Amino acid sequence: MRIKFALGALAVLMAAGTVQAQDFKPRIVRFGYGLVDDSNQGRAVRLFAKEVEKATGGKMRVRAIGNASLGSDTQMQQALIGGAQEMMVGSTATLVGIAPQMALWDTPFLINNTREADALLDGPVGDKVRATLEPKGIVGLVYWENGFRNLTNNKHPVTKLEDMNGIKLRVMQNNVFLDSFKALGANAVPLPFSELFTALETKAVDGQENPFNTVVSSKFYEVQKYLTITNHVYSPWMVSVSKKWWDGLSKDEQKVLLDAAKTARDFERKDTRDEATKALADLKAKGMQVNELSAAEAGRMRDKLTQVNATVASNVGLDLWKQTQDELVKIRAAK
Ligand code: KDG
Repeated sequence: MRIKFALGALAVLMAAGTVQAQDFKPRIVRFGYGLVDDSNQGRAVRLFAKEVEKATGGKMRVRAIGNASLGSDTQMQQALIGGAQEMMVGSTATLVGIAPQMALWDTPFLINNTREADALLDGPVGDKVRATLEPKGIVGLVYWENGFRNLTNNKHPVTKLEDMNGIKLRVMQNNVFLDSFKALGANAVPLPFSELFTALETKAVDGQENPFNTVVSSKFYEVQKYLTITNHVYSPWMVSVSKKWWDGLSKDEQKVLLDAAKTARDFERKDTRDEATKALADLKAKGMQVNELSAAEAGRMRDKLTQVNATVASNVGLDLWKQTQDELVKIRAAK
Protein backbone atom coordinates (compact mmCIF):
# COMPACT_ATOMS: atom_id res chain seq x y z
CA MET A 1 0.00 0.00 0.00
CA ARG A 2 2.80 2.37 0.99
CA ILE A 3 4.64 1.66 -2.31
CA LYS A 4 1.50 2.56 -4.26
CA PHE A 5 1.20 5.81 -2.32
CA ALA A 6 4.88 6.62 -2.89
CA LEU A 7 4.59 5.96 -6.62
CA GLY A 8 1.45 8.07 -6.76
CA ALA A 9 3.20 10.92 -4.96
CA LEU A 10 6.19 10.58 -7.29
CA ALA A 11 3.91 10.80 -10.33
CA VAL A 12 2.37 13.98 -8.93
CA LEU A 13 5.78 15.52 -8.25
CA MET A 14 7.03 14.65 -11.73
CA ALA A 15 3.84 16.04 -13.30
CA ALA A 16 4.45 19.22 -11.33
CA GLY A 17 7.95 19.28 -12.88
CA THR A 18 9.43 19.24 -9.41
CA VAL A 19 11.28 15.97 -9.97
CA GLN A 20 12.77 15.79 -13.44
CA ALA A 21 13.07 12.37 -15.13
CA GLN A 22 16.74 13.08 -15.74
CA ASP A 23 17.26 13.38 -11.97
CA PHE A 24 17.38 9.57 -12.00
CA LYS A 25 21.02 8.67 -12.33
CA PRO A 26 21.52 6.25 -15.28
CA ARG A 27 23.49 3.07 -14.70
CA ILE A 28 27.00 3.69 -16.07
CA VAL A 29 28.71 0.69 -17.74
CA ARG A 30 32.48 0.98 -18.18
CA PHE A 31 33.30 -1.19 -21.21
CA GLY A 32 37.08 -1.54 -21.69
CA TYR A 33 38.99 -2.82 -24.72
CA GLY A 34 42.59 -2.99 -25.85
CA LEU A 35 42.67 -1.91 -29.48
CA VAL A 36 42.54 1.69 -30.72
CA ASP A 37 39.17 3.46 -31.02
CA ASP A 38 39.26 3.30 -34.85
CA SER A 39 39.35 -0.51 -35.00
CA ASN A 40 36.88 -3.36 -35.55
CA GLN A 41 36.87 -3.82 -31.76
CA GLY A 42 36.16 -0.13 -31.06
CA ARG A 43 33.39 0.14 -33.68
CA ALA A 44 31.62 -2.92 -32.23
CA VAL A 45 31.79 -1.59 -28.65
CA ARG A 46 30.29 1.72 -29.75
CA LEU A 47 27.46 -0.06 -31.56
CA PHE A 48 26.85 -2.12 -28.41
CA ALA A 49 26.64 1.14 -26.43
CA LYS A 50 24.06 2.62 -28.82
CA GLU A 51 21.95 -0.55 -28.67
CA VAL A 52 21.92 -0.57 -24.86
CA GLU A 53 21.03 3.13 -24.58
CA LYS A 54 18.26 2.69 -27.16
CA ALA A 55 16.79 -0.37 -25.42
CA THR A 56 16.85 1.23 -21.95
CA GLY A 57 15.76 4.73 -22.96
CA GLY A 58 19.04 6.04 -21.58
CA LYS A 59 18.70 4.37 -18.18
CA MET A 60 21.91 2.43 -18.96
CA ARG A 61 24.84 4.39 -20.42
CA VAL A 62 27.84 2.44 -21.82
CA ARG A 63 31.21 4.22 -21.77
CA ALA A 64 33.42 2.66 -24.52
CA ILE A 65 36.99 2.98 -23.20
CA GLY A 66 39.67 1.79 -25.67
CA ASN A 67 43.46 1.82 -26.07
CA ALA A 68 43.84 -0.37 -22.95
CA SER A 69 43.09 2.80 -20.93
CA LEU A 70 41.52 0.59 -18.23
CA GLY A 71 44.49 -1.81 -18.40
CA SER A 72 45.64 -4.88 -20.32
CA ASP A 73 43.28 -7.80 -20.95
CA THR A 74 44.45 -9.61 -17.82
CA GLN A 75 44.19 -6.46 -15.68
CA MET A 76 40.65 -5.78 -16.91
CA GLN A 77 39.70 -9.40 -16.25
CA GLN A 78 40.76 -8.98 -12.62
CA ALA A 79 38.82 -5.69 -12.40
CA LEU A 80 35.68 -7.52 -13.61
CA ILE A 81 36.17 -10.30 -11.05
CA GLY A 82 36.60 -7.72 -8.29
CA GLY A 83 33.58 -5.70 -9.46
CA ALA A 84 35.68 -2.56 -10.16
CA GLN A 85 34.73 -2.58 -13.85
CA GLU A 86 31.50 -3.75 -15.50
CA MET A 87 32.47 -5.01 -19.00
CA MET A 88 35.33 -5.71 -21.41
CA VAL A 89 36.12 -7.44 -24.66
CA GLY A 90 39.43 -9.17 -25.15
CA SER A 91 41.23 -12.24 -26.29
CA THR A 92 40.12 -15.68 -25.16
CA ALA A 93 43.85 -16.52 -25.14
CA THR A 94 44.43 -14.25 -22.14
CA LEU A 95 41.54 -15.92 -20.26
CA VAL A 96 43.32 -19.31 -20.07
CA GLY A 97 44.77 -18.47 -16.64
CA ILE A 98 41.18 -18.09 -15.36
CA ALA A 99 39.46 -20.83 -17.39
CA PRO A 100 41.88 -23.45 -18.84
CA GLN A 101 39.33 -24.70 -21.39
CA MET A 102 39.73 -21.36 -23.26
CA ALA A 103 43.02 -22.83 -24.59
CA LEU A 104 40.88 -24.82 -27.03
CA TRP A 105 40.66 -21.68 -29.18
CA ASP A 106 44.46 -21.36 -29.31
CA THR A 107 44.87 -24.71 -31.08
CA PRO A 108 46.85 -24.08 -34.28
CA PHE A 109 44.90 -24.75 -37.48
CA LEU A 110 41.80 -25.94 -35.50
CA ILE A 111 39.38 -23.84 -37.57
CA ASN A 112 39.71 -23.55 -41.38
CA ASN A 113 37.29 -20.74 -42.20
CA THR A 114 34.76 -18.28 -40.76
CA ARG A 115 31.79 -20.59 -41.45
CA GLU A 116 33.36 -23.20 -39.19
CA ALA A 117 34.28 -20.52 -36.66
CA ASP A 118 30.73 -19.17 -36.31
CA ALA A 119 29.16 -22.65 -36.16
CA LEU A 120 31.64 -23.94 -33.56
CA LEU A 121 31.75 -20.82 -31.34
CA ASP A 122 27.97 -20.22 -31.38
CA GLY A 123 27.18 -23.94 -30.94
CA PRO A 124 27.33 -26.38 -27.99
CA VAL A 125 31.15 -26.45 -27.77
CA GLY A 126 31.44 -22.66 -27.69
CA ASP A 127 28.67 -22.49 -25.07
CA LYS A 128 30.38 -25.11 -22.92
CA VAL A 129 33.73 -23.29 -22.96
CA ARG A 130 32.09 -19.89 -22.36
CA ALA A 131 30.20 -21.30 -19.34
CA THR A 132 33.47 -22.21 -17.58
CA LEU A 133 34.04 -18.51 -16.88
CA GLU A 134 31.02 -17.90 -14.62
CA PRO A 135 32.26 -19.85 -11.57
CA LYS A 136 35.41 -17.67 -11.81
CA GLY A 137 33.47 -14.40 -11.54
CA ILE A 138 33.12 -13.49 -15.23
CA VAL A 139 29.97 -13.88 -17.38
CA GLY A 140 30.92 -14.53 -21.01
CA LEU A 141 28.12 -13.18 -23.21
CA VAL A 142 29.19 -13.89 -26.80
CA TYR A 143 32.23 -14.34 -29.00
CA TRP A 144 33.30 -11.58 -31.36
CA GLU A 145 35.90 -12.05 -34.10
CA ASN A 146 39.54 -11.10 -33.77
CA GLY A 147 40.28 -13.17 -36.87
CA PHE A 148 42.87 -15.40 -38.49
CA ARG A 149 46.35 -14.59 -37.22
CA ASN A 150 49.31 -13.92 -39.53
CA LEU A 151 52.99 -13.27 -39.00
CA THR A 152 54.93 -9.99 -39.33
CA ASN A 153 58.61 -9.39 -38.65
CA ASN A 154 61.55 -7.14 -39.44
CA LYS A 155 64.32 -9.68 -40.08
CA HIS A 156 63.44 -11.49 -43.31
CA PRO A 157 60.53 -12.99 -45.24
CA VAL A 158 59.32 -16.28 -43.71
CA THR A 159 58.94 -18.61 -46.68
CA LYS A 160 59.91 -21.87 -44.98
CA LEU A 161 59.86 -23.33 -41.46
CA GLU A 162 63.60 -22.74 -40.94
CA ASP A 163 63.09 -19.00 -41.44
CA MET A 164 61.40 -18.89 -38.01
CA ASN A 165 64.70 -19.74 -36.31
CA GLY A 166 65.97 -16.95 -34.11
CA ILE A 167 63.09 -14.52 -34.75
CA LYS A 168 62.28 -12.82 -31.43
CA LEU A 169 58.50 -13.06 -31.69
CA ARG A 170 56.02 -11.40 -29.34
CA VAL A 171 53.15 -13.70 -28.44
CA MET A 172 50.07 -13.28 -26.24
CA GLN A 173 50.51 -14.21 -22.58
CA ASN A 174 49.43 -17.80 -23.10
CA ASN A 175 51.31 -21.11 -22.95
CA VAL A 176 49.88 -22.58 -26.15
CA PHE A 177 51.17 -19.61 -28.15
CA LEU A 178 54.50 -19.82 -26.31
CA ASP A 179 54.80 -23.59 -26.96
CA SER A 180 53.65 -23.26 -30.58
CA PHE A 181 56.20 -20.67 -31.64
CA LYS A 182 59.02 -22.31 -29.67
CA ALA A 183 58.18 -25.55 -31.51
CA LEU A 184 58.51 -23.61 -34.78
CA GLY A 185 61.97 -22.37 -33.79
CA ALA A 186 61.15 -18.78 -32.84
CA ASN A 187 62.27 -17.09 -29.64
CA ALA A 188 58.75 -16.49 -28.22
CA VAL A 189 58.34 -13.49 -25.88
CA PRO A 190 54.96 -13.04 -24.06
CA LEU A 191 53.87 -9.38 -23.81
CA PRO A 192 50.56 -7.57 -23.22
CA PHE A 193 49.05 -6.07 -26.40
CA SER A 194 49.36 -2.57 -24.91
CA GLU A 195 53.20 -2.88 -24.95
CA LEU A 196 53.48 -4.37 -28.43
CA PHE A 197 53.92 -1.32 -30.68
CA THR A 198 56.73 0.08 -28.51
CA ALA A 199 58.44 -3.33 -28.34
CA LEU A 200 58.43 -3.48 -32.15
CA GLU A 201 59.52 0.15 -32.53
CA THR A 202 62.45 -0.23 -30.11
CA LYS A 203 63.35 -3.61 -31.66
CA ALA A 204 62.89 -5.29 -28.28
CA VAL A 205 61.15 -7.90 -30.43
CA ASP A 206 61.52 -8.62 -34.16
CA GLY A 207 57.96 -9.63 -34.93
CA GLN A 208 54.45 -10.47 -33.82
CA GLU A 209 51.35 -12.27 -35.05
CA ASN A 210 47.86 -10.77 -35.34
CA PRO A 211 45.01 -10.52 -37.87
CA PHE A 212 45.46 -8.11 -40.80
CA ASN A 213 42.86 -5.79 -39.21
CA THR A 214 45.06 -5.19 -36.17
CA VAL A 215 48.23 -4.76 -38.25
CA VAL A 216 46.37 -1.90 -39.99
CA SER A 217 44.50 -0.32 -37.04
CA SER A 218 47.54 -0.44 -34.70
CA LYS A 219 49.83 0.79 -37.54
CA PHE A 220 52.25 -2.12 -37.13
CA TYR A 221 53.14 -1.57 -40.81
CA GLU A 222 55.10 1.49 -39.62
CA VAL A 223 57.46 -0.78 -37.65
CA GLN A 224 57.22 -4.09 -39.53
CA LYS A 225 58.56 -4.87 -43.02
CA TYR A 226 57.58 -8.47 -43.77
CA LEU A 227 54.09 -10.01 -43.63
CA THR A 228 53.68 -13.78 -44.08
CA ILE A 229 50.17 -15.12 -44.59
CA THR A 230 49.95 -18.21 -42.35
CA ASN A 231 46.39 -18.14 -40.95
CA HIS A 232 47.87 -20.29 -38.23
CA VAL A 233 44.98 -19.87 -35.77
CA TYR A 234 41.49 -18.35 -35.67
CA SER A 235 41.37 -15.97 -32.70
CA PRO A 236 38.05 -15.10 -30.97
CA TRP A 237 37.33 -12.27 -28.54
CA MET A 238 35.09 -12.79 -25.51
CA VAL A 239 32.56 -10.11 -24.49
CA SER A 240 32.66 -10.35 -20.71
CA VAL A 241 30.67 -8.94 -17.77
CA SER A 242 31.59 -8.75 -14.10
CA LYS A 243 29.48 -11.45 -12.39
CA LYS A 244 29.35 -9.35 -9.21
CA TRP A 245 27.67 -6.58 -11.22
CA TRP A 246 25.64 -8.90 -13.48
CA ASP A 247 23.98 -10.64 -10.54
CA GLY A 248 22.65 -7.26 -9.34
CA LEU A 249 20.83 -6.60 -12.63
CA SER A 250 17.19 -7.45 -13.35
CA LYS A 251 16.45 -10.22 -15.86
CA ASP A 252 15.28 -7.51 -18.29
CA GLU A 253 18.55 -5.58 -17.93
CA GLN A 254 20.55 -8.79 -18.45
CA LYS A 255 18.52 -9.53 -21.60
CA VAL A 256 19.21 -6.03 -22.95
CA LEU A 257 22.97 -6.57 -22.57
CA LEU A 258 22.89 -10.03 -24.15
CA ASP A 259 20.72 -8.91 -27.09
CA ALA A 260 22.98 -5.88 -27.70
CA ALA A 261 26.08 -8.11 -27.54
CA LYS A 262 24.56 -10.42 -30.18
CA THR A 263 23.59 -7.50 -32.45
CA ALA A 264 27.09 -6.07 -32.11
CA ARG A 265 28.57 -9.56 -32.76
CA ASP A 266 26.78 -9.91 -36.09
CA PHE A 267 27.86 -6.39 -37.09
CA GLU A 268 31.45 -6.95 -35.87
CA ARG A 269 31.95 -10.21 -37.75
CA LYS A 270 30.84 -8.62 -41.03
CA ASP A 271 32.81 -5.42 -40.36
CA THR A 272 35.96 -7.43 -39.53
CA ARG A 273 35.66 -9.63 -42.63
CA ASP A 274 34.99 -6.68 -44.93
CA GLU A 275 37.95 -4.82 -43.43
CA ALA A 276 40.24 -7.89 -43.67
CA THR A 277 39.63 -8.24 -47.42
CA LYS A 278 40.77 -4.64 -47.91
CA ALA A 279 43.56 -4.73 -45.30
CA LEU A 280 45.99 -6.88 -47.29
CA ALA A 281 45.98 -4.50 -50.29
CA ASP A 282 46.26 -1.60 -47.85
CA LEU A 283 49.32 -3.13 -46.15
CA LYS A 284 51.02 -3.78 -49.51
CA ALA A 285 50.31 -0.17 -50.49
CA LYS A 286 51.91 0.96 -47.23
CA GLY A 287 55.12 -0.85 -48.21
CA MET A 288 54.92 -4.20 -46.45
CA GLN A 289 56.52 -7.08 -48.34
CA VAL A 290 53.85 -9.80 -48.35
CA ASN A 291 54.24 -13.53 -49.03
CA GLU A 292 51.94 -16.50 -48.51
CA LEU A 293 53.30 -19.67 -46.90
CA SER A 294 53.10 -22.49 -49.45
CA ALA A 295 50.81 -25.45 -48.73
CA ALA A 296 53.89 -27.65 -48.30
CA GLU A 297 55.49 -25.29 -45.75
CA ALA A 298 52.15 -24.82 -43.96
CA GLY A 299 51.97 -28.63 -43.81
CA ARG A 300 55.45 -28.79 -42.27
CA MET A 301 54.31 -26.14 -39.74
CA ARG A 302 51.20 -28.22 -38.88
CA ASP A 303 53.33 -31.34 -38.41
CA LYS A 304 55.63 -29.46 -36.03
CA LEU A 305 52.61 -28.30 -34.01
CA THR A 306 50.84 -31.66 -33.56
CA GLN A 307 52.62 -32.07 -30.20
CA VAL A 308 51.08 -28.75 -29.10
CA ASN A 309 47.62 -30.11 -30.02
CA ALA A 310 48.22 -33.09 -27.73
CA THR A 311 49.03 -30.69 -24.88
CA VAL A 312 45.89 -28.64 -25.55
CA ALA A 313 43.79 -31.82 -25.59
CA SER A 314 45.04 -32.85 -22.15
CA ASN A 315 44.76 -29.30 -20.75
CA VAL A 316 41.17 -28.71 -21.88
CA GLY A 317 40.07 -32.28 -21.14
CA LEU A 318 39.84 -35.18 -23.59
CA ASP A 319 36.01 -35.15 -23.52
CA LEU A 320 35.86 -31.54 -24.69
CA TRP A 321 38.63 -32.16 -27.23
CA LYS A 322 36.73 -35.16 -28.68
CA GLN A 323 33.41 -33.24 -28.67
CA THR A 324 35.15 -30.45 -30.60
CA GLN A 325 36.55 -32.82 -33.22
CA ASP A 326 33.12 -34.50 -33.60
CA GLU A 327 31.43 -31.09 -33.89
CA LEU A 328 33.87 -30.02 -36.61
CA VAL A 329 33.17 -33.22 -38.57
CA LYS A 330 29.42 -32.39 -38.39
CA ILE A 331 29.96 -28.75 -39.39
CA ARG A 332 32.17 -29.73 -42.34
CA ALA A 333 29.68 -32.36 -43.51
CA ALA A 334 26.83 -29.82 -43.42
CA LYS A 335 28.33 -27.71 -46.27
O1 KDG B 1 43.17 -6.04 -25.85
C1 KDG B 1 43.80 -6.62 -26.94
C2 KDG B 1 43.15 -7.95 -27.13
O2 KDG B 1 41.92 -7.72 -27.74
C3 KDG B 1 43.96 -8.96 -27.92
O3 KDG B 1 43.14 -9.95 -28.41
C4 KDG B 1 44.65 -8.42 -29.09
O4 KDG B 1 45.07 -10.38 -30.40
C5 KDG B 1 45.52 -9.57 -29.59
C6 KDG B 1 46.89 -9.69 -29.08
O5 KDG B 1 47.74 -10.11 -29.89
O6 KDG B 1 47.14 -9.37 -27.89
